[in-house]
Amino acid sequence: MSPLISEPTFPKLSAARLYGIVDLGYCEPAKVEAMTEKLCLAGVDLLQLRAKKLSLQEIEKLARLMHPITRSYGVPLIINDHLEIAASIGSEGVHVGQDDDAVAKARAVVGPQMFVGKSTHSLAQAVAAEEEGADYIGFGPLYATGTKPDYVPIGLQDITEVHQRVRLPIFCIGGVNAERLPEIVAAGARRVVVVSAFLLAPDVQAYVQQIKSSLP
Ligand code: TZP
Ligand code: MG
Repeated sequence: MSPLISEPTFPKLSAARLYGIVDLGYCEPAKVEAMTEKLCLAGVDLLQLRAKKLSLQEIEKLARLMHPITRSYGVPLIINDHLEIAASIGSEGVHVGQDDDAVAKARAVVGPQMFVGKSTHSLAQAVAAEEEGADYIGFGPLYATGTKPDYVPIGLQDITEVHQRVRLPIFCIGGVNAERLPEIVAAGARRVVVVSAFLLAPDVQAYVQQIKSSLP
C-alpha cells in the first residue's frame, strides 16, 4: 500500500506580513531547529535561512532540518543567496541581493513554482526589482544594523512612496524592533522583516506575537 502523502498548503505571498530570518550570525547551528519551531509557532508568515559564513554543505544540512518544520506550519522557507540549495531541497522561495544572481537567472535555476525575493536599498532599486520580475522585495535597511553593517540606512522617508510605485509585497527591513515598529508603521510600512530582535529576544515567542499584533 502506498503511503498517503499530504501536500502542505501555503497561504498566498500577498497575505504575508511578518518575515523572520534564521541568521547564523545570531543563532548557532545546534539551535536552528528549536528557533525555527519557536518562530513558526509564534506566527511568522515567511522564514528565511541566512548563513553568510557557513559552507554550502552546512547550509544545505540546516535547510533540510528546517524544511520539515516550516512545512508543518505552512510557512514558506526561503533560502538566502544559494539557488542550488533552494533547488535541491525544494524550498518555497529563494532570496537574492543586488550583487547576486538576477531574478531571471534565479528562476532558471529554481523553476517556475518557487518565488524569488530581492533586496532593494532605494526607490529606484525597488522599481527595478518589480520590472525584473521579483515576487517580493525587501526594502532597507531602514536603520543602521549590525546584521548588515556595511549598508547606509535609508530612513523612513521613502516608505510611503515605494508603496505607491511598487505593487509587489514590500517588506521593510533593517533595525526593525518592537520599540521602532510604531514609527515604521506610521511611515506607511505594512510588512516587516525582523532578524536580530527576534533571535536575541529573551522570550522569542512573546516578542514575535507582540510585533505581529502591532502590524496593520
Ligand atoms: N537586509 C537589509 S537590512 C538586513 C538585511 C538582511 C538585516 C536586518 O537585520 P536586523 O537584525 O533586523 O536589523
Ligand atoms: Mg545575497
